[in-house]
Amino acid sequence: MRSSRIFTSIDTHTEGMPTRVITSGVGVIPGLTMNDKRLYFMQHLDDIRLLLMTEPRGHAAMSGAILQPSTRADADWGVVYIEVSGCLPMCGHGTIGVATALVESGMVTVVEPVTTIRLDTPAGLVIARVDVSAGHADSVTIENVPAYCVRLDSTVEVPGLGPVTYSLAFGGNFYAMVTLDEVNLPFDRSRQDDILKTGLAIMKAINETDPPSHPEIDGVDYCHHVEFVAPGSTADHSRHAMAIFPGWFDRSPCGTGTSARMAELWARGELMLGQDFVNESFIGGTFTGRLIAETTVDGIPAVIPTITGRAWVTGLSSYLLDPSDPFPAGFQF
Ligand code: PYC
Repeated sequence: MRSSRIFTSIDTHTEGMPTRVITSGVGVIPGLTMNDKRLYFMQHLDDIRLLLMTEPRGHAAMSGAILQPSTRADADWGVVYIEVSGCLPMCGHGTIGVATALVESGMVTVVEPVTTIRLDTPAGLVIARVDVSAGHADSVTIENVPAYCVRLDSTVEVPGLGPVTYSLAFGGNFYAMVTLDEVNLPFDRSRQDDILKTGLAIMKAINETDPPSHPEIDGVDYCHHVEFVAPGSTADHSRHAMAIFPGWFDRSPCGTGTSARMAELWARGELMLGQDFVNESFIGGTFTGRLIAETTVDGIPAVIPTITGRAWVTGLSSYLLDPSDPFPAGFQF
């Protein structure tokens, strides 16, 4: 075998959504903070993301996380999130996958019944509490970065659709929340092409007319996620289809999307601190969210969400790059 690059990975899935946890091969990414590393990686090392996420090693909905030494004294590991669409500041399903991989591989000191792992993410410190029995990570609760609501019931003019009412919140990424009734579409996977097309048109319209911007995290100034809320959803149990740029659906219930939705429901006065919120994905998996504290982000009222979910290890892999490979940065089809 000839190879100019070798990456090792613990492959996992979180309620159906993959996280390829890269344990070696990237080296230490330059940067004083994890967000600096994310920005450096996007500018100088993006071919690694494309190689590991797109075809033929990945696929159109691939997601991963690169382990890094932490840049802060109060964290155990650092994480740079990668996926087909770029490098997220934070990823909930990815963090659940990372925590599961760290425990089951023994890359952290495992304590039963609960192992606490402090993660340095581009969006800030995230604490993962892993329920462990007989060395197995049974479930993970992550304490996320502050989530806040940016807009409630705003309107955007979407070419081909007309005015669309949406709310916008941050939960680690920005999410536009739109009811499926608003766009006359059913919660039905046979209509996924129409739902995706509509989601991409809505995010494009928001980004062209009134893009959001995080006041404290550099380079987070776009909306790449539309959470289509299914009819019958409540502040106790919600179902959704999560459309993501450039054109795929989250298979998991989306940890940062669940956080954003809880911030929206809290801003409406419909979700209280300490109340469980079950969020169901397009394929039927669930995360349970809870708001545990109030805070502020640059003076904006905000909340601290927790998300509980499960991940499973699916493989231990090595990914190689033969110097004669005609697609050294993969391809998207
Ligand atoms: O779980 O936060 C999440 C997520 C973001 C994009 C895909 N999953």
